[in-house]
Amino acid sequence: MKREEALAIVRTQLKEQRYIHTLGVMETAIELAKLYGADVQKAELAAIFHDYAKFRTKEEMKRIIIEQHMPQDLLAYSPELWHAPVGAYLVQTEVGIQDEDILQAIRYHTSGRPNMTLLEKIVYIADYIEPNRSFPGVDEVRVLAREHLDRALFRALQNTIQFLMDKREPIYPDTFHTYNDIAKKLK
Ligand code: DGI
Ligand code: FE
Ligand code: FE
Ligand code: FE
Repeated sequence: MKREEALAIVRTQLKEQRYIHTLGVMETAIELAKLYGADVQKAELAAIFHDYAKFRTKEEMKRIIIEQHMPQDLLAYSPELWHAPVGAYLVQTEVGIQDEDILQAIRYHTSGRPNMTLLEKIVYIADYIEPNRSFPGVDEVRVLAREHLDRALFRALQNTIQFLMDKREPIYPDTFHTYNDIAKKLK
């Protein structure tokens, strides 16, 4: 699928600010894919569709998580986590993208997972550092992302977990599992 077609589809699903965020993730994912030797076209499509399900209702996402036998523990954690696996499902069934690498990058863009592929890491980091993002610590990850992808990923996870803990939010186990996985590999 060509970029223009993909963008036209995703645009119907998103509010203006989220579409602008998506364009930033796309540009950043392409840059990182070139830098680290990932498939640039897959990075582009995964980035374009990564937040496809962001504005679906909680009810719809919950129904899909149950009916499609996704990990049921998702339902015990923040609905913010749901748009990633539900997005992968809807991008496959509604948009017709069948490439598993792309679908996995969408599926794990919020929590991460142990043993992430290069493409998954690129989408995760691009989502975190795209130019429209501004929050404490993002500039450090922007620099790291161009030097050492795993260190950038580790810092992003560290920040996310710390941010959630400061808000007394429950942390989804996969988020911790991803953190632990990278922590061990960086030792
Ligand atoms: O969809 P985006 O806003 O572009 O970014 P995202 O998909 O990476 O994350 C969406 C939200 O998910 C973000 O506000 C933080 C939250 N989140 C990520 N990991 C966890 C989490 N929330 C909880 N409760 N637990 C997690 O482990
Ligand atoms: Fe997201
Ligand atoms: Fe993210
Ligand atoms: Fe996003």
